[in-house]
Amino acid sequence: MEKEKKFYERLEQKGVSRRSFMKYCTFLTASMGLSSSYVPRVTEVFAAPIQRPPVIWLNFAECTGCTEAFLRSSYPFPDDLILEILSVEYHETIMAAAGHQTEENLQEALKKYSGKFICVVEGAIATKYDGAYGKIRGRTFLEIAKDVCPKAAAVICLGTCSSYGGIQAAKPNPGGYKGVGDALGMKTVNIPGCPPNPVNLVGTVVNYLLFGRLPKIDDLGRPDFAYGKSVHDQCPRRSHFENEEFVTRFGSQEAAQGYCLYKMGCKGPETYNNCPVAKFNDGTSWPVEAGHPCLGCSEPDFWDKMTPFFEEM
Ligand code: FSX
Ligand code: SF4
Ligand code: F3S
Repeated sequence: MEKEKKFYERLEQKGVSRRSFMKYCTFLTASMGLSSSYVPRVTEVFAAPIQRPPVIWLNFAECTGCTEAFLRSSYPFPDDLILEILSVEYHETIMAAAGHQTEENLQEALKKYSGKFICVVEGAIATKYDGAYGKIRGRTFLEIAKDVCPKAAAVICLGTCSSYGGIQAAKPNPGGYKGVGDALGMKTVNIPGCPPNPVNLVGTVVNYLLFGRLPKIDDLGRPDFAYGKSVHDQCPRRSHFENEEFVTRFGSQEAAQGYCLYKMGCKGPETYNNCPVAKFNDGTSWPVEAGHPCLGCSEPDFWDKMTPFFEEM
């Protein structure tokens, strides 16, 4: 009770009302594909966390957009997620330690939590020439990943780069960059997107905390709850040209169809992600709503397969 009281006080100090927090939990529960009867349990995960799973967060070759997107999620606040809901033991981008101290921290965390921690990985791994194309502190990404990932209870790849290689793996890919699963030959849960939606990471973690297991994934390692439907299937611009009222307003089905960005190169029909419903920046907008065609940023090899971006497939 005390924990919960303090939680709501903290929320209020940050200008978030209980009502908007409940709204967020209802939205998250629905995004996770759970019935509304789970809302109180999802609320509890945030307000009165019982267990705080240790997390080791690795950064390899990437633009850090994944961390940036995550740090901008307004609920859960990144500090809440990092300090209260999870126990982030190592995260190069946001940790205070520097130099040799960081390696010591990593090794200590590995010893202490071996077999028990969640490993979140951002960025792709160079595999050619023993991984020589990517190093941190003199160790290759490949070496670090081989040291850390097999000791984790679960590996969550955040972003298209760690999931499938991303831009680093685009042709001609001289460094032999690959996603973590491919580079290490192991199973990972993938949350692709360049950047991925923080809601999908939070949903995956909450699923783990609620049920003690990771969500159901497809053959590309993506949680079904977020990547089960194509962008096109959930796109409001599609319903516009299928919606009678809209067609009447535009004069003809053809005119209504002009509202769709397919001819501008939209890859929504080929892309599986929940952008139209989850949206970004607290549900403000998403590419197609902002008038930009979907680039297919969450699909494997999108830099090669979805280009030229602004031409019809
Ligand atoms: Fe990749 Fe993420 Fe794109 Fe950037 O960490 S998915 S380049 S948004 O930063 O890995
Ligand atoms: Fe499909 Fe893109 Fe058109 Fe939306 S804008 S209906 S996602 S092709
Ligand atoms: Fe990416 Fe397309 Fe969504 S470009 S952010 S998958 S709308």
